[in-house]
Amino acid sequence: MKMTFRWFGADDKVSLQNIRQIPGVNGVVSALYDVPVGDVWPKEKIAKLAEQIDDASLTLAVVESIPIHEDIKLGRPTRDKLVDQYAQSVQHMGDLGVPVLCYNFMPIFDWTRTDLAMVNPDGSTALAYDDAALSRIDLSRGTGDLPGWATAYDAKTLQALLDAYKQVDEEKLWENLAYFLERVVPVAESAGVKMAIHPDDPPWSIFGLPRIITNGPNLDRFTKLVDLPANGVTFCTGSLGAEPSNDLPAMARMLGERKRIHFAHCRNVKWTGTRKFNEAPHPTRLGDVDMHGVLTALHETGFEGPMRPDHGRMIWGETGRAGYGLYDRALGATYLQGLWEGIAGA
Ligand SMILES: [Mn+2]
Repeated sequence: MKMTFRWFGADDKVSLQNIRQIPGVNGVVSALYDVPVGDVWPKEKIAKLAEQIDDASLTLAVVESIPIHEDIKLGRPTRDKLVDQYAQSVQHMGDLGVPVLCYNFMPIFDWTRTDLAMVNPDGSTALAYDDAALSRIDLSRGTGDLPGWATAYDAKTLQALLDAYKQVDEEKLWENLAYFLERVVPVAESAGVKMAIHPDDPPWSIFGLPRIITNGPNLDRFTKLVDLPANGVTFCTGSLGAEPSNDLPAMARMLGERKRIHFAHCRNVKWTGTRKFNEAPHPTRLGDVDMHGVLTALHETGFEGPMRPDHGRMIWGETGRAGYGLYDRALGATYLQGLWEGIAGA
């Protein structure tokens, strides 16, 4: 296991120097944030990002993420060019030796919460989700009322997309995902890039949109759509762990035995009702994710890939990007390394 940390580039309040000072962290998880969705990621730009990270004595370990254009997810005729361009970006990563790509296949929205700063009894804040609150959000005015998505879509663009997805049920989305993978995974395989799909967050349908990367059987089905080693998963304990019926250690073992976990996102959630949860500190006993069980399964199946602490709470008065402050994620990184050391030995 290699401990890594997400960095949002030069605008991130958390600097590479901050990251370098977290014990045991050598790898950085980052992306190009100024390339329009669907365009090829220029090799020079990826090289420049990697160089900037190298200069801080760290390594670009994972690209998270190259977003997938909605036309690909919708299966529109324009997808062929977009899929080719995606494959070209993956090839560029491989040319530069960047080994892992995290991406997702969620229609319109990826991660979704109803509160970005729920106040805990100790005064810290955390992201939270409540399905009942989500169902009260009126999308006819665009994404203005959806926390974290305020400026993402105006009303007209969003309505057009929501209408287009009325033709795409879960099976159609599977077909469109397979179409994408059949063309991109072989390129990744030969370029030396491991593709790691991120589970849907939360792992159920929202706003009537289909979501398929949600549970053990579906992850198993996913890996068999294109049965190549490069076609793997980001094992996100927080996303999958929001659904109480997901047995995370068993899922990690199933995918780990087949060498299809290419990246691990570790965070904890606390269930507070039906389809209702908040994010919790990383340790097992502080939430409903069996972090010890998951890391044991990863260790026993020989996991050697990158891991990062996923979202943290905001603590000690820190302000910044929701879920991505420095302090609680740094505590997570050290906790996870301690837990791993306890399981694997020093
Ligand atoms: Mn995650």
